[in-house]
Amino acid sequence: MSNIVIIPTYNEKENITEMVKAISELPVSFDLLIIDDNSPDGTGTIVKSLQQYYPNLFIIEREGKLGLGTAYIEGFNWALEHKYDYIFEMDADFSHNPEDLVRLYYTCAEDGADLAIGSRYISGVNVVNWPLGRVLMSYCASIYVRLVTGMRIKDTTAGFKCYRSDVIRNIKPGHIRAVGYGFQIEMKFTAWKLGYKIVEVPIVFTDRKAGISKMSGGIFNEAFWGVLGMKLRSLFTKYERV
Ligand SMILES: Nc1nc2c(ncn2[C@@H]2O[C@H](COP(=O)(O)OP(=O)(O)OP(=O)(O)O)[C@@H](O)[C@H]2O)c(=O)[nH]1
Ligand SMILES: [Mg+2]
Repeated sequence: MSNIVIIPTYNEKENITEMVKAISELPVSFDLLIIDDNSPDGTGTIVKSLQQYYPNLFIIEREGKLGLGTAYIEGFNWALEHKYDYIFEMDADFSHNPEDLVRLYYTCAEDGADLAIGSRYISGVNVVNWPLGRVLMSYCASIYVRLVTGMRIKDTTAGFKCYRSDVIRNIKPGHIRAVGYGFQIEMKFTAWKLGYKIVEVPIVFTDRKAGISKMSGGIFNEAFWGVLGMKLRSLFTKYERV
């Protein structure tokens, strides 16, 4: 079985070396693909210099900040071309504990999930060090998405996941329209519409330890209207696996 963790990066020089090391030391083997958007802080250069020590470390460098959604789409296409069995999404900033990759893996590989989600909201609210306003916004967004879509997923905006590669292939990443947080929602929504087995695994999410937050306004509007648009479009879409 082969695993690939995809991490999009933008200005993560404080985190990336430690993250590469942490993933390489896990008891399950994971290849790692970094999608760097020409980070001004030199994250891409650091990754390239690490490649001589970590043969399973790969990088796709893009010209500029093109957003998380398109970064994942490039990563997914690369992972499918390279025939990985399990494809993971994770952040570089240690909000996601790399050790949880192993639990996500077993949830798919042994417990039969098609998509395992590292969930903050499965048993209460497991978010550490986020300001209350941000926790509330994220939590309410999850409720809103559940109401509009009917999906029974507690953490709909989560970005820590393991997909069986077949799920990604059938989602057809190029068809996902949303970027930013909406991207994470639309990926889950499409997997759910396709009838895949989705399992949430409780995780503790910690605010980034180092580096600068990329959270900005505009996200609210995208998520609010984007989810309604996504639901509407789904009424005219036929979801089929091949
Ligand atoms: N390639 C690429 N990566 C990005 C982009 N925006 C964010 N990222 C990366 O995507 C991951 C998640 O972004 P974060 O900035 O941590 O988003 P967040 O967790 O909502 O907010 P903060 O942690 O407060 O910044 C991190 O690894 C970022 O470096 C982008 O435009 N391009
Ligand atoms: Mg973060």
